[in-house]
Amino acid sequence: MTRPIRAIGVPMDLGADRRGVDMGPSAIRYAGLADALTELGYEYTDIGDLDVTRPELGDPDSVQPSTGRAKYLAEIRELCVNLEATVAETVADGTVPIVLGGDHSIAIGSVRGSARSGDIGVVWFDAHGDFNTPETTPSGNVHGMPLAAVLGHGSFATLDWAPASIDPENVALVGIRNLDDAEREALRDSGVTVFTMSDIDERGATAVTEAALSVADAPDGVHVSLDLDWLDPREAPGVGTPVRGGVTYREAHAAMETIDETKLRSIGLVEVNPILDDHNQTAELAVELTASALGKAIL
Ligand code: B3U
Ligand code: MN
Ligand code: MN
Repeated sequence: MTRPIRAIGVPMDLGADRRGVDMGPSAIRYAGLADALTELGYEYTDIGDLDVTRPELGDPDSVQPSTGRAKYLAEIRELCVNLEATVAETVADGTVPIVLGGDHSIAIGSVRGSARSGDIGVVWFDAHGDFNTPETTPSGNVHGMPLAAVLGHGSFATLDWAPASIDPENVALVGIRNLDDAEREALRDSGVTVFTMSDIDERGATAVTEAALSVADAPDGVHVSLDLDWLDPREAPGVGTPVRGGVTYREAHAAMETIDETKLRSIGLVEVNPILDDHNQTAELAVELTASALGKAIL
């Protein structure tokens, strides 16, 4: 029997400089997420959007960590605490949460919620490492930091809402092609397994994703964090920080099809920016890739 699915919208754009990813949840719904998953036979519900502070009403520096800089940390904390509880409840109900972002800072809440009552792995598909800390960030943007946050690096270690109970040995990054110098150093010593675009060139998307899933193989399943900038900007132009040289449409589908849906505990779709998109094609891709991850096959 397949588990039901629950969509949770998070219209957050405080973690990024470019506005517009707050419209991601609407764009992904409009692209047909409900129909695609219902057609696959899933019982699908949507709880609507969680409350997020508008950037015009927040103060980027109202609360800051003991060292370094992280813009809108108070507002991001408030959302992540709420999202964590919502994801944890959904998982406890035997339901698979699909978190619709929003910028990638929301993954702090998603991963903590998913890991609250289980021993899970994480596969993070991204052009970026998302491994900066308030101490190393060049931008102050929290969407460049969530993986370091859940692993308790830098001053995130002092924040009770950031580190998650996950083992870095069960975390894999896939498709990476843009790292800051300090981020690269920190990743080397972190225990996280990094599969770059060069690995995909050499081994292929299927083999790399299989390897990432085996790194993330844990008793209670895997959280998949899918940043749409993992794809090449030709396929996915509607993202906040496009980086050339990403995976193609076919590679992305091949990768998603290797996911065993019975082991998928939770999934996040992030960084869809409809303002920068071409006829909602990036949101449509997010829907198609989710269907592939959840068992859709050609034959
Ligand atoms: N590494 C840079 C840029 C960046 C990270 N994630 C995204 N952009 N989307 C930073 O600001 O930390
Ligand atoms: Mn990201
Ligand atoms: Mn990214």
